[in-house]
Amino acid sequence: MFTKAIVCIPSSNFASGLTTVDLGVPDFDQVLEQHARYCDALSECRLELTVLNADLRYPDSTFVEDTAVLTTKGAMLTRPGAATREGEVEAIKPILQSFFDPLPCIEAPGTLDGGDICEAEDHFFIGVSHRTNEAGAAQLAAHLAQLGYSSSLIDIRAMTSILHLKSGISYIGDNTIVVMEEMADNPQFRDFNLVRVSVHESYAANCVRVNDRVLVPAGFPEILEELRRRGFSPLALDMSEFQKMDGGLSCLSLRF
Ligand code: CIR
Repeated sequence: MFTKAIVCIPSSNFASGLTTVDLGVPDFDQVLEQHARYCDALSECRLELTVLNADLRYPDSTFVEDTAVLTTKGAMLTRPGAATREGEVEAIKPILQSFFDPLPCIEAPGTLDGGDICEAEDHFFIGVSHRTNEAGAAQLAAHLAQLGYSSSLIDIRAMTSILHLKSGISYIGDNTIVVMEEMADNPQFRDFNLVRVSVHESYAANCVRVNDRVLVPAGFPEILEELRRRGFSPLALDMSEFQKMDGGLSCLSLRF
């Protein structure tokens, strides 16, 4: 059960953030609309929102998930792997400190983006990516172990189709992982029920369980139907403008 979430309003220079995809320039009015609808959806799922003001210094700062790893037993600030995003952590720190104490931080030379961390009950999958390096992963694993969690690494550096681990997998509760076809045969997932996402719907592998709903990106009918068939309650949200900047549903909030 989550009771709270932190979100950050997209800044007007959102389109100058980082991206690896070639889907066009985001339309800022639509960005704001989609973000507002996302926030409403979190509220409908009974989360109390802390809404941070847009921060022009960091065009990617609406992707708050990358700045911290939050668990029910404790939290950790990250050290994002993209230099242009490093300052986002200092910016969000005060609000996180009001909820979590202590609040350790990934230290250099470690780097880690929250989007690479997938919690599945008491186990954490840590993606080693072009943003999260082995030193960052080891620091987080050690902290999680202190908190009583297990963790394991998944190396996604050879995959060109995803930026973060959670672009490719999502744990949605009930021992179920939504996973893009390309990763579905990983033996680390063998004890889970898998919802395999076909190649043409792979963006929908990033979905988020929020209390009794599963937020999914709109426009992917197969995954929607499959989740319903399995007894989940999906809620589709238009994410087109965030997709243009490599963002998914999970990265727009920190939930706890
Ligand atoms: C970036 O490249 O860092 C942002 N444009 C997108 C970050 C998406 N974050 C996430 O998936 N957790």
